[in-house]
Amino acid sequence: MSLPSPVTDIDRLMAELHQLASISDASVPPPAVTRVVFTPKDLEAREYLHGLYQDAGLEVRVDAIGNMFARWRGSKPDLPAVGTGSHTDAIPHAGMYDGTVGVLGGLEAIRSLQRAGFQPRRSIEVVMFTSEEPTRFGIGCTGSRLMSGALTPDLLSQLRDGEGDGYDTVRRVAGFQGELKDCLLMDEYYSAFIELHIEQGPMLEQEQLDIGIVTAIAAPATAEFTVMGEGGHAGGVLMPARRDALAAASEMILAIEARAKGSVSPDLVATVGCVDVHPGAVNSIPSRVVFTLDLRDIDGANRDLVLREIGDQVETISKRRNVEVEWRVLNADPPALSDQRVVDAVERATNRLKLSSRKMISRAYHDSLFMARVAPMGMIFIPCRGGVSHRPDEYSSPEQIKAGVETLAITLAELSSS
Ligand code: HGY
Ligand code: MN
Ligand code: MN
Repeated sequence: MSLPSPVTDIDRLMAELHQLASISDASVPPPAVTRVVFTPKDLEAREYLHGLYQDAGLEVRVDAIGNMFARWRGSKPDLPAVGTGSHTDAIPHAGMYDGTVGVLGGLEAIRSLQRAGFQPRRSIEVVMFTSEEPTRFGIGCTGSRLMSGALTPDLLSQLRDGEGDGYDTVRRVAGFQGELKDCLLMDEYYSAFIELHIEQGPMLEQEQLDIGIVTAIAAPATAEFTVMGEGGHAGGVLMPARRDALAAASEMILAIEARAKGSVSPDLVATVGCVDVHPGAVNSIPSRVVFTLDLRDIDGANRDLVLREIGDQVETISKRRNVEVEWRVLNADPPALSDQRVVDAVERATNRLKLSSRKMISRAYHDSLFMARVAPMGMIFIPCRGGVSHRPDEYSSPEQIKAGVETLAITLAELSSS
């Protein structure tokens, strides 16, 4: 099969990435980015993308929660399309490459094939998934979960943000109407789905490699713990009489860290990223603490075992400290495996471009974790400086981004020609 040589305009792509980064609620200028789902900046970013898609002559549709699909029609438009894409929402004070490289890079991959005069047999479609990040509603990937059936419309409608506003209300106020059930992709909607993303880890840079060919995506779980003690005056309550919710939660958090460090699986990671202390006054003993747990492993069974053990340890600590604890699992997803045909196509693309590469797992989750349920999935990683992500100093160079885009373009060309 003779595949085209992509004609990539990396300067244009970098300008678009910087323009997108400027659409942000971060308190400091780019490269820090904050862009939370269904906020005005998120909507402004979508408008910007929509314009770029139209300039490229793509057919755009938006579903009931804002997933945006931009399609380059193939010569056999009735065949299942080849999909690519990622997300443009960003957690508070994040970087400008997480997700956006897969959305704008997916668009540039299409444009690079258009410039090369390539005509796909299958349509090629770039997706901007709504809310890959868990920032607002507590779980991530609501767009790809709804598309793949991993989340039902009913369960999605039960999600609430920090203001107590329901997902369904918020999406309608943001201007997205239509039936949630229609977000579910019909069978065989895509013949393959490939996502380009920064690695969000140090391996490619340490091994001085150009491309990561993802073979599996780790299994994420999120839980929320509520510890109830007894408040009181910081001066008036002597130590033996205290039931301090924050001291108890602190012991629980250290126990979580110790359990993760002691895991037989080196891929198990545990993070307590949010702690809410009530009443949060300097001279008042904390009466209630709510904290979150992000627990992941490529081995789903080990993750679930550790989650159960953490629950037991938290209960033991609560009894010893005479506080109450309630906890609930928000999501506990299985890992996903990449499809061998897609992995092989990516590898052939790196060989053709004379790029160094390695097979690897993704420790971060992505929309591809759920797209794997409805299509043969693959991911292409590019290095990011120091492995840093979810921070303003997240960075991939234009050369690294170009290598990722061209690997994606050739992979899309091959998979859309069959
Ligand atoms: O948390 C993650 O793995 C992804 O970056 N949302
Ligand atoms: Mn992220
Ligand atoms: Mn991401």
